[in-house]
Amino acid sequence: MSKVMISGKEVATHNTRESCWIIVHGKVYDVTDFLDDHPGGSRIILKYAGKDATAEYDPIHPPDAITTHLPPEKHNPRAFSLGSVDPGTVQKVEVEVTDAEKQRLERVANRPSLSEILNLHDFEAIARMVMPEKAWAYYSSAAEDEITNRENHVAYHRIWWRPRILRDVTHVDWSTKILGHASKMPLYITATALGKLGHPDGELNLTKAAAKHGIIQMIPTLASCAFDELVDAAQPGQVQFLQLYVNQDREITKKFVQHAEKRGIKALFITVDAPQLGRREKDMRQKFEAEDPAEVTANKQEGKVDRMQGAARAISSFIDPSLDWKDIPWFQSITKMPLILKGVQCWEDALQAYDAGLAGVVLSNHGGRQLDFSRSGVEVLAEVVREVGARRSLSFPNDKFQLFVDGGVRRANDVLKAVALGATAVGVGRPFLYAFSSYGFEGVDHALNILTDEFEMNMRLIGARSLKEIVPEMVDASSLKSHIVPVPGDRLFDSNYESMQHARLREV
Ligand code: 173
Repeated sequence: MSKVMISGKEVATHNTRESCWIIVHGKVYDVTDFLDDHPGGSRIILKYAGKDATAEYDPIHPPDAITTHLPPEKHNPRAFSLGSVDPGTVQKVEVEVTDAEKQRLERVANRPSLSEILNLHDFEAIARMVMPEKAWAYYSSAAEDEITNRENHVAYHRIWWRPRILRDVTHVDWSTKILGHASKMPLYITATALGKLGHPDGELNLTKAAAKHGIIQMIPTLASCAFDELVDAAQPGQVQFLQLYVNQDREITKKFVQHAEKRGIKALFITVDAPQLGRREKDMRQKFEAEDPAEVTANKQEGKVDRMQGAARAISSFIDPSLDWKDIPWFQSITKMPLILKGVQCWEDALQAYDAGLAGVVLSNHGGRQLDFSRSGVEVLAEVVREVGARRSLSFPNDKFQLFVDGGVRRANDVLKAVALGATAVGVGRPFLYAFSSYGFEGVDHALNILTDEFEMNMRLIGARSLKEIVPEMVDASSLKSHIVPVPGDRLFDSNYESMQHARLREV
């Protein structure tokens, strides 16, 4: 069937709600019957009715979304491919460049040079100015009042160093092993979805930077790039992990996991904190502007997908909310990869994971994007080390059951605090998204150079020549658990303090 050649002219005649064809990656799809089921709404498809929708489709959909990620009842043939389009005959879609877009492009042209980017915060400040609004809203948004999102970073402010002096720190080495695999830093690139929203090369930017710096990338289930493309782009010997969203159709998950193992993926991180996606209002507000509110309300009343919920919810309907501890043996039966639960938030669940024979847990609240008022990973870390350690006579880090933390990390200083408390490594997500969204691969490369400098300096200043020397006694985490409401600030003193500045756009 896919041998059939269809002219762009013919496709163009199917440009109505009654007969709607679109082109995605050179293939023609009849999506007429699918319009009202599209999780992102029919309006956006109808905008491309009869036309090539690839540019709009690409960043938001994993490459196989049409065939794989829709729930089974929405699979083919309701959105089936009619054949290939004759490329020469397709008319370019005219995209109107709005004034706002022109201004954004001007800001892109005026980005500061990378040498002016001094820390990971700088990337965030620039990304906010130069990214398309929709993409910024999706990456930056977090659940409800975004309290946990901010707490993730602030929690590190409640841990203070007790450095040691007069140790020969001429040579310092912060390399480590993560699940038995060498890593130049106690840090990995954690999974974040939809990389092409920020940059046309999407997650490939991360694969390349991870190779250059000898660190590990966790490939997301919902990458914009195809899974195989990211594996193919890896250098020989480069280690990659995989983050897994479990599909309601377990056969799809089984195939994906076994394919990943065959392709050499070294560990499987099963996300356990997202039976439903959190309410991310920055993303939702953005969506509101893209949709017709009347249509949204009508659909809601008819019980159809609530399109007000933003890009993430729209593409997450395949995730299985019935996932349960009793599924763990099934995962163990389909793969030999080490299994790690990503999104554990209390010691009781960490203990259960250990007892179930898993290789570790990521103490994470999904970058504050799921349950608001869940505690920071680093706070949970201290609790897990103490309670699981006491009950199973374990000390951390160890090779058998490894603890990871993510969320809120902006400096190597933060990473080393988590290491002191017993983490094997720390996941960093958004900062790398912001780095490639504003500067592509070079941005991620520069971010990792900054972290390298920070690791070296901080190792020397705390008096540790290797990660083994960073022991719990090196930090005072006695306030970590107290979620204090601060006393009113000393405004006069504060107002005399001149704020530090982010890197800025060049003068226009
Ligand atoms: O945090 C997320 O946005 C996320 O994990 C996700 C989940 C489903 C679809 C898209 C993103």
